[in-house]
Amino acid sequence: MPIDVSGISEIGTRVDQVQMALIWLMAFCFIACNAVLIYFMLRYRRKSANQPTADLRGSHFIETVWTLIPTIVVIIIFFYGINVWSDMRTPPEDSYQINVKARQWSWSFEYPDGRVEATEMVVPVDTPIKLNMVSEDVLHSFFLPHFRVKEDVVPSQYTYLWFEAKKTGDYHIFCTEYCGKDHSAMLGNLKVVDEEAWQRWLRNEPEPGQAPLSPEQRGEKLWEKWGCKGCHSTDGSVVLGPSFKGIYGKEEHFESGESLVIDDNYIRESIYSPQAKIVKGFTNQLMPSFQGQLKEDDISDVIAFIKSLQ
Ligand code: HEC
Ligand SMILES: [Cu+2]
Repeated sequence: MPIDVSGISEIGTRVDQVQMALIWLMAFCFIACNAVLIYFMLRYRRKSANQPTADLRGSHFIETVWTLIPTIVVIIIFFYGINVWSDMRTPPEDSYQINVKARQWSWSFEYPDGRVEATEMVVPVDTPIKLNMVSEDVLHSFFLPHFRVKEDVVPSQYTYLWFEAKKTGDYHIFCTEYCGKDHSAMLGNLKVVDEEAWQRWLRNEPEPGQAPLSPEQRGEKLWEKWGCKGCHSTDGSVVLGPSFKGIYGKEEHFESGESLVIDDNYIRESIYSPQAKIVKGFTNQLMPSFQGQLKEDDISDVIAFIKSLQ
């Protein structure tokens, strides 16, 4: 039995119904065919050594019946399935639109007001959401297992997906097309919130009863959210890039032979144009540019975070 996701989305519930209907139909056919098979084996088995083989001729009537009935059943399955599928592929006119970008190995979400989020997609409950999706590199696939919907995310071509959540909560986002080394880590979270929390989120307000975050704390969240964490540690160990521990105010040496003291401007440049200065010893690891993804406000939060790691 698939996990019970009824009540989370209407389409998801209907997809499960189609699937269960097919499974029961197959179970019925399997049992019915085997029952007849076993019955015939016993009923018509050879009873003595010189018993002649039965002389059976074709029956047009029986052949017509066993051709027609399955044909009708298969046509019913077709219309039942395509009915659900076409609703699944037809986003309602008034859907709320979010642009989804896939890259090795993370998701980002651009909202109509220009706000860009990574990893976590927040959406309001009871609202159809349409995702306009494209990949920056290889083939990915956006999958909401609880909603039973998925769609490939392809470079240089837009694809779409829509869903409507009927229940608030947190749901998985998976990449479900093998896309390279860290494919299995290409996870996201879909957070479905009620109208009040949605309005608060849109205005960027903290949850009631929670103090607003300090720039350092926001910087730390960004470091996790944008995957900096995967390449930059905070404890001095080198992962794929230099650790952030104690770098602020330290002298940095570059492949070009130049050097400078790490300050706000250098950090900003490293995030927007990582190729401008390559840290000595890191020629074969590429850092992607976060131009257009991290905003100026975010950059100053990241700087505050790096400064705090002395
Ligand atoms: C795929 C791995 C990777 C990711 C993800 C990544 N970086 Fe980097 N980063 C590097 C590498 C490698 C270098 C060193 C080479 C260079 O200078 O471009 C570097 C250099 C830097 C430097 C200069 C560090 C120094 O000691 O001089 C800063 C600052 C930086 N990254 C910030 C970030 C931030 C902020 C993020 C997340 C928004 C991030 N990086 C995401 C790999 C990564
Ligand atoms: Cu992927």
